[in-house]
Amino acid sequence: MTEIIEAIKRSAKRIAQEIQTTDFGYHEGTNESGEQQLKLDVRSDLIIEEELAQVSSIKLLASEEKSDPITINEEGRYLVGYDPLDGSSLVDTNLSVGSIFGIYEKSFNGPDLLASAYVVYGPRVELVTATIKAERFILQGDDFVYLQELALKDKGKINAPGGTQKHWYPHHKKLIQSLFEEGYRLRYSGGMVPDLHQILVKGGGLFSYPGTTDKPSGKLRKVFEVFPFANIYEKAGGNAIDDLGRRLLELPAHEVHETTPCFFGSSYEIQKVKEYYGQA
Ligand code: P6P
Repeated sequence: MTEIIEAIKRSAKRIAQEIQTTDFGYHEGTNESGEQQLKLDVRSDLIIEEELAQVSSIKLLASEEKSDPITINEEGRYLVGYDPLDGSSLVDTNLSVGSIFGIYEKSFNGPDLLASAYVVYGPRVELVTATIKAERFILQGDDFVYLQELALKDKGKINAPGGTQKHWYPHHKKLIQSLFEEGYRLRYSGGMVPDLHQILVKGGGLFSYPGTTDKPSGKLRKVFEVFPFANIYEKAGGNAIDDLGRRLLELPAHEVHETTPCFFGSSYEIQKVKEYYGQA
């Protein structure tokens, strides 16, 4: 596992450089989710593949930017699912973006996730890893230096509501409104990594990307985005559920690009989700 984290650190440093130099133009392809790929998406994916391919304990790599997993070492133990540059379309507005990694064993199902990590490329480059605990590191020179353990309080002040509001179901609209009526502050950039990182660092709140009338299964991908963050939020003392109130990490992924409605937050906010979704 340590070798994988070290490969993630090498990838993060290289991608941080690419963000500074690669143009924001579009690549000619689209990814499996039908999203147009930026040259940066393809470059970031290639960098991570190059670095992780050096780790002999890895059996399979699955990327959000590739249709199918690739085999690294038939005898390897770990499966790594990753989103190489989540929110990449925000780069040309100079907003923060990130890379997300899930480390699995046997399959890409939620229960088989062993550890996860993400990198935030913002005013600073930061890494958060979650094996036993959720731990935060900052890139200083060539090294990631330990900063702190991340812990969520029972209740926060941040509300990060994803999805197109005109497609929200009525009960979801009522949930979001109820938090604002309690005085929660809207904090939503459209980048999953910085939006979830902010709630972790500030100690609490709710990030939601629900099922909507146009996307009943939500938008965020289980293997590359949702399961890794669910692990991090739980290791920080929070909760991570779907629209039926189930722990996200108990869900299967029948194919690697599958999406799910998802809610990440402190215990108070997740209980409210269950109430408004009739799952309390
Ligand atoms: P919306 C970025 O494209 C992304 O995949 C996540 O980083 C982010 O949370 C979500 O989509 C934003 O989607 O529909 O709210 O713009």
